[in-house]
Amino acid sequence: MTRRLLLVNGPNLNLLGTREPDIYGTATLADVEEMTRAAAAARGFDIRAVQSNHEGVLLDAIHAAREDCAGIVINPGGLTHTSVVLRDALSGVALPVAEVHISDVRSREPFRHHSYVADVAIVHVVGEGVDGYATAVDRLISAITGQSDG
Ligand code: CA2
Repeated sequence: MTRRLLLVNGPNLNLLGTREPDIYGTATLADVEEMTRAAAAARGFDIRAVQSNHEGVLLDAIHAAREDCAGIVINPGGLTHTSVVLRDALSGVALPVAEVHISDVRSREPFRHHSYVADVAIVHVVGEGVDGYATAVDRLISAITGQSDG
């Protein structure tokens, strides 16, 4: 089995650590990718990370993951609430998916309460801040390997 996960961060998440620290914290995207890599490495997995503000780039990365990844950790950003095509890509590659949101979308505006991705994901981590990425990695790897968290 391939011991690699694809980490996908959607539109605007390149702005992490630069604005809205009250909602998203002060860690940068580079920090998030490093923390996610460390969590995966502790379980013997590596990470391919992609962030894009372009939906098609995200779709291409998800499709390519079929070749050499065992699962996908994704924070789709605002596409969570709008994108049938992103959902179709995740569903189409048939890899196990963990959906992560830094903020607690359930307690924010009503338009953030629905996720097109939720029912194609087997792991959901919401409102844990950027630490939620490590939680998602652990839970996803446990599901993939059949072993419990570290
Ligand atoms: O809480 C999350 O992780 C979100 O996926 C973040 C999205 C938002 O649309 C979702 O409803 C919840 C927004 C990402 C934008 O990130 C920024 C980070 C710093 C400054 C500005 C935007």
